[in-house]
Amino acid sequence: NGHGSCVLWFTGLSGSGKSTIANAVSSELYRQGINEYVLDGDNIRHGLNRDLGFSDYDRTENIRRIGEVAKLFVDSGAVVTTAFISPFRSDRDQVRALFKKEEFIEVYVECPIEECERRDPKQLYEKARRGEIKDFTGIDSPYEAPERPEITIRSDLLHVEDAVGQIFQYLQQKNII
Ligand code: GGZ
Repeated sequence: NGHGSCVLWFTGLSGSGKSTIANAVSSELYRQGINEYVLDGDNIRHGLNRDLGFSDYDRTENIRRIGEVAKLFVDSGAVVTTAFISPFRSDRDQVRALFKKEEFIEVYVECPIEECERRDPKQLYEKARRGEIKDFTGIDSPYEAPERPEITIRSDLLHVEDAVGQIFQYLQQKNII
């Protein structure tokens, strides 16, 4: 198994493009024969964490469990990508502390909220503005941007392929792949 293991921890607003970019990275890793796995809402919030909602407490517990699961996969030798808003800096830092320095790669998917709201693929911002969803990140629940992410992706300026290229360049430069 000729590659390193790590977690690519994506963080960013709803609609910023985390899942799209994380899935594109995972496809390319798979194509290259790398042992990879994606953790996202589909396999975590609908399964392991189905008991959790979107209060501050539940988000913290969501991220804590995902961090522990990511650690299991990294220990097994995989390159793991995670795609969760993970809005709280202290929660992300606690996850970071589970890993060796070179194993935790924080990927900030930066996109102005105006653009996320313009995209609004699931009309969640619209519902949040109307008060039909409460505690919505960026509207009435905070998003704390990373201060020193390993990688920042300007998803409002880059095509998905270029974002993937930026991440692969980092992984190659660090001799992970
Ligand atoms: C934010 C919410 C909320 C609230 C439901 N706030 O764009 P999506 O739909 O597909 O991604 C969002 C997802 C966020 O779940 P995470 O597990 O990533 O959040 S956290 O890391 O904060 O625990 C959104 C949907 O769930 N969603 N209600 N109130 N996003």
